[in-house]
Amino acid sequence: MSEPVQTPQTFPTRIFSGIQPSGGLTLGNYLGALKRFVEKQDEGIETIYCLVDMHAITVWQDPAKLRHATREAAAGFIAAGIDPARSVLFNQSQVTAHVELGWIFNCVARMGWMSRMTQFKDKAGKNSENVSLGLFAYPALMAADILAYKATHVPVGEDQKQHLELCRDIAIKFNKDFGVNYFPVVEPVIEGAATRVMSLRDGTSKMSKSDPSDQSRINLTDDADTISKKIRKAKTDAEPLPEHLDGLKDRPEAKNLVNIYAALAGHTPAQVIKDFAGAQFGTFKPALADLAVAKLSPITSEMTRLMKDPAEIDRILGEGAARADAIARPIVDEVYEIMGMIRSRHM
Ligand code: AQP
Repeated sequence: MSEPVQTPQTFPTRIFSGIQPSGGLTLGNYLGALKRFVEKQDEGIETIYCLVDMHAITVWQDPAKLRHATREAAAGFIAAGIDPARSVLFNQSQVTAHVELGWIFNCVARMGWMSRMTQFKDKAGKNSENVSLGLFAYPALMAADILAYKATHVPVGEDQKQHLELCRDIAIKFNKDFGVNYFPVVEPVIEGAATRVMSLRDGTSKMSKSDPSDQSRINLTDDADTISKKIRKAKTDAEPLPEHLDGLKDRPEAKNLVNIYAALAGHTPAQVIKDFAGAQFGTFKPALADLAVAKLSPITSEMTRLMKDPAEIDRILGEGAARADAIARPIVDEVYEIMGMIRSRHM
């Protein structure tokens, strides 16, 4: 689908990414996305982070739970190191530019492109006649989330790679259709040892907030005891850890735990294998549990503290939304101009 980029990138580096408040944040969200978000912010790059509540409603959400999950995710971002003074942090529905550009991109994206999205197929399963139209259109809204800011780089987990290719295709087609070099062709930033954290119960399926089994994931709200128990009970095979990395091939559960250890410790998986070569899971799992508790417990405690003041969280999100709107509004207004929409209303 992706064509070679025709135009030179003339856009300043700007990072955008988001997470759905469709449940509590997991270790997968943390290692694949949130930890990267903090690193990018700390590198001094302009960073815009969004709790994509309009994406969450592509499957039905209980209103009270959605409100809670949005605040809790915001608390998770801040507890993990997102500084609302340095990054723009807000929830999507407060900035209407997203859905306006999302509709325009529904008219740019082709049915054939959308039909190839594997996440839709996975999420809809055999039930595709009964899922919402929004779930199908979701990747076009995701492209709008990113391009409403002319973001150039998007840190995500491995599962979002295909959606970012679609975002590139939408930008290229829009530019071509209207003879402009208006939108950047974004670069996915998929980095680190845990770009796809797998379920603790099944090393072949992704750790996910909506998995019916709570044992399959570590939640950022889990206490130390729960984290330790989940890791000790994680599914593994009976073999000790191998002497070399290639010994993890065809051992998805073992590979997953090694990758999680590496990502939490800030090492490479090869270093972890070197340190634990020949170790039984009876040794490795407690070491991983201790590391996970040491890294995650401070985040959990800070989240609990922040959640005691929901009004302050709402204030931070509102302020972030105003800053986001100031960037996105002129961009979307210019898109209307490019497309020939009359803009004569006095504001
Ligand atoms: N298991 C994972 N490993 C690495 N990265 C992950 N991400 C999600 N799960 C993993 C990354 O987190 C960011 C936000 O994802 P999302 O919440 O918007 O949607 P998702 O990818 O559909 O995540 P879930 O947990 O599976 O949500 P539900 O269950 O609601 O569908 C993205 O950058 C994603 O790559």
